[in-house]
Amino acid sequence: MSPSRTSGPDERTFTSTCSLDCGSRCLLRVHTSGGRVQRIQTDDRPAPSFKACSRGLAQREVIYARDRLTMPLKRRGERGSGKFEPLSWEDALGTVSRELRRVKEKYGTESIFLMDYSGSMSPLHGTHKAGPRFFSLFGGCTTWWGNASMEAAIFSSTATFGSTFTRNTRDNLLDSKLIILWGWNPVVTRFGPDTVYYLSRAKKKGTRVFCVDPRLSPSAKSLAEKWIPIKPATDTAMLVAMAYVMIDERLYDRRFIERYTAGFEKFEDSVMGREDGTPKTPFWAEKITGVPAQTIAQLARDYASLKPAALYAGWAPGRTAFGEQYHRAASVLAAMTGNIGIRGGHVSGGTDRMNLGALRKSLPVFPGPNPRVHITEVYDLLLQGKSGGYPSDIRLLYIVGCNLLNQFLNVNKGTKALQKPEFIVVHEMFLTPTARFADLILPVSHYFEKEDIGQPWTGGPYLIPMAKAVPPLPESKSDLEIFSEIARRLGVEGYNDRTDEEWLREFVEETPGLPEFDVFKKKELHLLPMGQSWVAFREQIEDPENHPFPTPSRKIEIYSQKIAEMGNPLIPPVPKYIDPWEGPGDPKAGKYPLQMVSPHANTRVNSTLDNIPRLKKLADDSLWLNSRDAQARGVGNGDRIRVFNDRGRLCVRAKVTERIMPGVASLDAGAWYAPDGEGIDRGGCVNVLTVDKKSPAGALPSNSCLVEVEREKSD
Ligand SMILES: Nc1nc2c(c(=O)[nH]1)N[C@H]1C(S)=C(S)[C@@H](COP(=O)(O)OP(=O)(O)OC[C@H]3O[C@@H](n4cnc5c(=O)[nH]c(N)nc54)[C@H](O)[C@@H]3O)O[C@H]1N2
Ligand SMILES: Nc1nc2c(c(=O)[nH]1)N[C@H]1C(S)=C(S)[C@@H](COP(=O)(O)OP(=O)(O)OC[C@H]3O[C@@H](n4cnc5c(=O)[nH]c(N)nc54)[C@H](O)[C@@H]3O)O[C@H]1N2
Ligand SMILES: [Mo]
Repeated sequence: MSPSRTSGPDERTFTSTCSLDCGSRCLLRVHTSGGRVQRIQTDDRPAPSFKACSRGLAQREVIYARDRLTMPLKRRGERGSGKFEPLSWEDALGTVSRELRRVKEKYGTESIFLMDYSGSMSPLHGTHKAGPRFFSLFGGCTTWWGNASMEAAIFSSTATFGSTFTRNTRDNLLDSKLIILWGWNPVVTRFGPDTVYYLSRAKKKGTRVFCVDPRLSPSAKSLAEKWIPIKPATDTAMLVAMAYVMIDERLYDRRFIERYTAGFEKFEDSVMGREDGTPKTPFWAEKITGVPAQTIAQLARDYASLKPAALYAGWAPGRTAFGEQYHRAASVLAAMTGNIGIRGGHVSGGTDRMNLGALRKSLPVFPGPNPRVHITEVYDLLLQGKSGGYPSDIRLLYIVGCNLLNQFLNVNKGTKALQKPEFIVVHEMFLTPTARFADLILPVSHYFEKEDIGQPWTGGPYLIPMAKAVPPLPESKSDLEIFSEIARRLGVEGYNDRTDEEWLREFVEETPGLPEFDVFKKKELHLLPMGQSWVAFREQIEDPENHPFPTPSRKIEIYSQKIAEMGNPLIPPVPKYIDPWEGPGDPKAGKYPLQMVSPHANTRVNSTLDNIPRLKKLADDSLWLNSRDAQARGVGNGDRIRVFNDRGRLCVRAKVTERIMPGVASLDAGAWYAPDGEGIDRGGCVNVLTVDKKSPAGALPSNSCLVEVEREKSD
């Protein structure tokens, strides 16, 4: 039955925002009557505002989706077959508790693997809170490490600046004379509701904007005066060659380098070729990157002379083999141009986060000495366990808020790995490709069905109270509630002795500058006291004697002694270009000549929302292919094609376009894996093609992937 849209006399309006893993946090006004969501509106003030996109506004369709899981399910058929039967919560929680106890007693807690990820990002109901808190009190588990989004950036900014909080507020863009969107597409991949507003205003003012991206992305198209196409995973070579030009033409800010940085000479030796006899000239970089030497030199000159300038080094080029080097190199260029700690500059290569201070107060997770396995190695861990050198043999896999089969690399290894554990539990809202492999699925509530606080993950100094607008659909529960009930059954003490409201009251009361909780709840939005305009590292630059950088040398570390001590030649102490696997120089490129990237989709949050028809209609799930590459393969626009390599095959339509450079293909990440009888994925899940190998310092190299394309015979 479709829910009625007519508003009754009991119409009420609640404030909320999405708690999904999106870079924006926007304002949602949820109108309810009769205990149901009737419609959703958003901020109607002129920009810069907190206006939501179509994904936020589609949440009514999510909460009442026909395929929403509303009761616990137990597996009936083969794992992966998607055959389940309902059971009562009582039986479901009893089974999970029994399995946890059995595995703990028989094999030890290290044989339980907790895979919690990005389903919800809020401070109370965040999916990376409830599970870790439970397992730390239960006695431990094995779990993961490695941030899928930006491990390369975290590694780089920790080593270089001693901090991951490197972001300026976006209003700074109005002071920039030059903006470089490097592998960054904020028109689509949202990073705060005000970002595109400030970028467009900067452009209108006449700020020069360049975009370095293998695709003419919507951001490049609407904002940039020049699109500079580059081969994926080769960005470090271009950045290093820009440094060469700045050194060679004496364009860099010597005073800044001397005063605030450590180890520049070692970088200079490497760039000028004093170490290996190869000067890293624009001509050297042209061969690697496909970017004309002249373009590289000119961008270096512009960046060095137009000050202040903001090099926005996005995370996507960091999600490549040796992606860490890209963020480190971008940081060095920001220092060489003196664009750190000043208005209108930007700390390129940072994590683009702001320090939210006490706001990070959230459901406490107790630290435990849990063994950790990198997110690219989860399948090997499941398949090989101790015999493969991993810390344990996994018997029980516990998944909370993660569509790992779809979103982690190498799906076809994943489907085998998910056959291994004795028991798999999944907390989900939908029967995702991962949930299909569960033995037991516990249905979770939507964020309109529980109270919480919305906080932007990149910073943006504001908070949005999230009201419980409607009661949870029978019979869903929050992750916190589920674990509370399991804890009670297992006699695990101290897990949750408060109501949601009591927790939230405590978070708000312990955050300086916020009003009392009851007042907090009544406002739509709270700007934080740290101010509306923020420049990262301003104190370190204006008053270095009293505010050193929190690094061992107390300076910006162009050379990192800490990295040197790691002793890994693939993680050099000064940033260097290293030929990536699955890149243009990989011998496999003979057989699989196209480099494939997988951007985030306009209509999804990772894989979330792919099952919502209203959004699916708007999705671009085609493979972008340059007309030259298409022609060479006899592929026309809209043709059904097979995209394949040694790891897998998928079938999608081709979008033949000049908006992608030759030699590169692009398919949005997040479409749900749907294999046919022959194992060919008809859903278009890009990760059937990616390789599950971690970059040396921990980046998830989803954008390092070689493929070949052919027309489907039947078309
Ligand atoms: N609409 C929407 N917004 C989102 C998300 C979403 O799923 N949907 N997800 C959120 C999350 S979890 C994250 S981590 C962020 C991700 O944010 P990003 O990592 O910034 O986003 P992507 O879309 O992966 O890539 C951005 C651009 O980089 C380009 N690119 C890919 N590889 C390379 C390369 O090697 N070199 C260069 N120069 N460019 C490259 C792509 O063509 C694309 O245009 O977005 C967040 N925002
Ligand atoms: N090829 C390729 N792969 C990528 C990327 C890429 O760019 N290219 N990007 C990577 C990045 S940056 C990220 S962040 C990861 C994301 O990977 P995942 O964390 O797996 O993200 P989602 O696919 O959105 O899955 C989240 C799941 O949580 C569920 N969920 C929503 N709310 C709740 C809740 O309150 N409780 C519970 N228990 N579940 C909930 C949703 O229904 C959804 O199925 O993907 C990575 N994978
Ligand atoms: Mo992410």
